[in-house]
Amino acid sequence: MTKYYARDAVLPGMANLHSHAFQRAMAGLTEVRAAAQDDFWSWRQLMYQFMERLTPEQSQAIATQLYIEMLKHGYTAVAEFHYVHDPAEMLDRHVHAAHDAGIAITVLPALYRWAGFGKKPLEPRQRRFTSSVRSILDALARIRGKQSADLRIGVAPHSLRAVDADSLKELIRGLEADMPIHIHASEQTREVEESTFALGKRPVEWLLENCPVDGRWCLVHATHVQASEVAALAASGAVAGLCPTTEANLGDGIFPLLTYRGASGRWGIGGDSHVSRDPAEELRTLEYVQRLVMRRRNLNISSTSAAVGTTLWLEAAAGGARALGRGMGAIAPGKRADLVVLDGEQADLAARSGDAIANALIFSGASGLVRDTMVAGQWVVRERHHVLEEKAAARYARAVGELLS
Ligand code: NGQ
Ligand code: ZN
Repeated sequence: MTKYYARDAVLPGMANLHSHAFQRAMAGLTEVRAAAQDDFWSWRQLMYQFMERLTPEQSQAIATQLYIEMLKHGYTAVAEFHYVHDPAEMLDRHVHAAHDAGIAITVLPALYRWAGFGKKPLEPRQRRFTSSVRSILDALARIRGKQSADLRIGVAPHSLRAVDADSLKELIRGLEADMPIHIHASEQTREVEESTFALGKRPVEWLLENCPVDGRWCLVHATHVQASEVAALAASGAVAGLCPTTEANLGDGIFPLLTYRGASGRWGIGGDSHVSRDPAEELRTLEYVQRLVMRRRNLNISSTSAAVGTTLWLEAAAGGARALGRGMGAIAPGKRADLVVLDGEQADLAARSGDAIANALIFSGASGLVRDTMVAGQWVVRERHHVLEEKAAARYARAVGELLS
């Protein structure tokens, strides 16, 4: 039985809007200088190498471990941006992992056709990503029957690097209304340059002018955007999918969050490569990067709250819910009961109430404040424990041992 303390505080469950689950097993392994100038692109080669021998069993073991870790830190739903299609059962393995862990999942099979702008053929290491509009729509049809409160489907044209304009448009035409559409955009300056050369437009600019970008869309990263793109993206109703710890880890650049929020832009957070599984750490990183750039404090506040932690948590939860196509992201009538209970007995919460609670979670550094997590009215973490965690950790250790042997 869960014990209840009078001082415990409750926050709405957080959506993790961008996950490549298998990358969890690489966290910490790529922090060694391997090229004269390590960057996103050299990291990507290591990621491809890591993925080369990945089996369905290992994928499931890694995803199960990851999803349990997410639940223990306050994520209650995840969008899995899935592009390792060979073998085809990889997708189902993520659905099973989410089901076993008890996290709600929006699966986004990714269309991946080319190695770069101008229909550059896939490299040998990218062969497992091979997909077509047909194969993606077939994959959706196959798992559609399995849809339930905890499984939603959407689609992920990987990026304008990996998907040509005609295929992108054909894919969108094949979708049902309301289905989430996620795409990587403008993460790297090289990508912006290549897009400008190949398409005559920057990636976000091109998407806004050529696709029906609206509230169904999540533009992941959207890091390198000019003022006109910031305004148009905010006005479109799309969600900017920010992945603060991964973007910092990969040296991507800095998204102009303050201008974008000033234009009422929607946003949410993603764990992406999972160098962090903690939404508080994502939000802390997001605010701190802005402080370092601006040399000011307490930047992200709203008209309803002058508290940064509260503002960030509530906006990210609402934006993430939108990106996942789910009625979660707030504690309110009609919303799904996704709740995160913080442990009022912890020193970090001593004598805290109101806004000081989310501020303590995000800015006083402790990661052990989440005690219980509820997804859709079911407790999945109680007293910091998930019923599967020992088994999942053992399977995870075995999978990683095989992968690194
Ligand atoms: C991904 N991750 O799909 O895993 C990508 C790397 C790419 C990030 N962009 C591959 N952070 O973008 O080509
Ligand atoms: Zn990604």
